[in-house]
Amino acid sequence: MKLYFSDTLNPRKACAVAKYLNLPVKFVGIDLGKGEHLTPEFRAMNPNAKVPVLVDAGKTLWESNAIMCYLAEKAGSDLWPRDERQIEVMRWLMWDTTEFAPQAGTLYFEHIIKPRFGMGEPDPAEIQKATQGFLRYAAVLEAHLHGRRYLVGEALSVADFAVAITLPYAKEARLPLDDFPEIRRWHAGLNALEAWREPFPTMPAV
Ligand SMILES: N[C@@H](CCC(=O)N[C@@H](CS)C(=O)NCC(=O)O)C(=O)O
Repeated sequence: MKLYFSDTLNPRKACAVAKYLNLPVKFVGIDLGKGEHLTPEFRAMNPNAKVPVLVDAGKTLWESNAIMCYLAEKAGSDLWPRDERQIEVMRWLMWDTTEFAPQAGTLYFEHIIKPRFGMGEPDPAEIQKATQGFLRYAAVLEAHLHGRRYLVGEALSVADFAVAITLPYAKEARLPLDDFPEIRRWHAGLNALEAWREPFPTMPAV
């Protein structure tokens, strides 16, 4: 199994789950700054020219959430449950993709990716819109997390790995978390996991 990654947001989900499950994955670093994802060979694996990409037994899979589910299924893990929890996990994955991640992801992009890759100044209008959006959806997450250790049921799932993915970057991405103690508590719990804190096999210099 080969997992193509860079030390950025979406690959982080796949790397963290692979590491958490102790799967025999060969990690292949892709340097986005050098455009290694734009080659014909890479596009043949993922026509979107994005990481992560998983190659396993002649199959190629892109989309970080799908890769997390695939890895969990491969390991026979409940991170992607087979019972009634599966719909709940799916709900949070969809909610993250369509509501929460676009806000948190924009703040991550404006404050971290733009300066890192020399993509110009952060855009104040984008930051303001994403901050408002973040506050709106973080309030939903905060209310859900009251009295819960994880997003779904009593156990960790791929939904936690997806929804929390910007939180390790909260300070640098300037995520407005001051009014969300439940989110901070939940994330502190995930931070106890080494696979969550240090998902990448090597941390290439930024
Ligand atoms: N929906 C995709 C998004 C993947 C994605 O945006 N990857 C970024 C790194 S976090 C990337 O490869 N960007 C390169 C580019 O856009 O040129 C997923 O979840 O896998």
